[in-house]
Amino acid sequence: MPTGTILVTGALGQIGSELVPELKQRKGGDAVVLSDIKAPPAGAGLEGAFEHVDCTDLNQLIEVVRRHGVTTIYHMAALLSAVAEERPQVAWQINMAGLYNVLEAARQCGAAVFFPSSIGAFGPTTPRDHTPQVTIQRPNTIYGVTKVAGELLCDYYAHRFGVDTRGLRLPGLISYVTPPGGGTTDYAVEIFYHALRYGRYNCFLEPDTRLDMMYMPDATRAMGELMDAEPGRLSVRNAYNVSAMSITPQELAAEIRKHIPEFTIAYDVDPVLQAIADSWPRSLDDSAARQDWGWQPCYDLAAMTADMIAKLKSRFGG
Ligand code: AKB
Repeated sequence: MPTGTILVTGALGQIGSELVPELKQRKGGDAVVLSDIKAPPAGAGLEGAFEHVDCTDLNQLIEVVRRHGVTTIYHMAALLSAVAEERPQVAWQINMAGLYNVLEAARQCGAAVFFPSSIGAFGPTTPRDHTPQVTIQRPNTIYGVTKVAGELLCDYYAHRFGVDTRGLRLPGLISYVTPPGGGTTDYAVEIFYHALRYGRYNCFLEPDTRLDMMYMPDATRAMGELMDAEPGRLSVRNAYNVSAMSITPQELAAEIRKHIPEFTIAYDVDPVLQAIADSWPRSLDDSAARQDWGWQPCYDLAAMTADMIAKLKSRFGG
């Protein structure tokens, strides 16, 4: 069970910005060092240590890990699926070289690693319903290729070098603090902003595109719980399937309409993003995570929607 100083890479991104408060609450504010390739926005008022880290630079990473006595790295710095497909070479460099360097820094400095894999690690030949923990993984996106290779690399570092690697295959994440950037599941976040601001949304996926989603508070809690689990209980070292809700754009729109009755949705389908979504599972079997470390989501579609709308309304002053 890792304790000590935690380094979060990509700390200013969609996951990082909500993972940091979760980890500070679990471990204490002084225990968490934030890092990102971007500078914090002026007036961000970040509490605690912040380091500028480019994960593709191994020496820089090792220097920060050593200087802070880091014992656990949560590696959030990565490109998402849609943007990765636009820039495959850059995606390989950031997603693969970044993870390799994190694992090397962990090996050399004796740290544990959390790796966020994704439903993107599956592909069109994977069984799409109740996708098993161990199954066919032949993604046809560069994002998916980096996620499968990343899972294998984590497994390799665990078994070859004894690095304490742990990971989750995350579904689309829905959150209100920091917007996502360049994901195929981003519609499920955008829809809330558009519903509240304009009362309508133009969705880039077909109405019946079913994908797994999760509310961010469940996702960050899952990461903390997995990293706090007794190592002997973990049968999986690449990445656990985790799931909370399996939904379509039209189901999400109907749920939003319960709070904003005048809300309307239209569809202007992006063929590239639709093809990515159609290659991903509709729902994951997360029984291994439930059995090994007690995974249990708190938010279903109704609870997530109510909370998202309440939080965004109070942010927009409505
Ligand atoms: C994306 O859409 O790229 C991500 C993911 C499911 O990994 N949200």
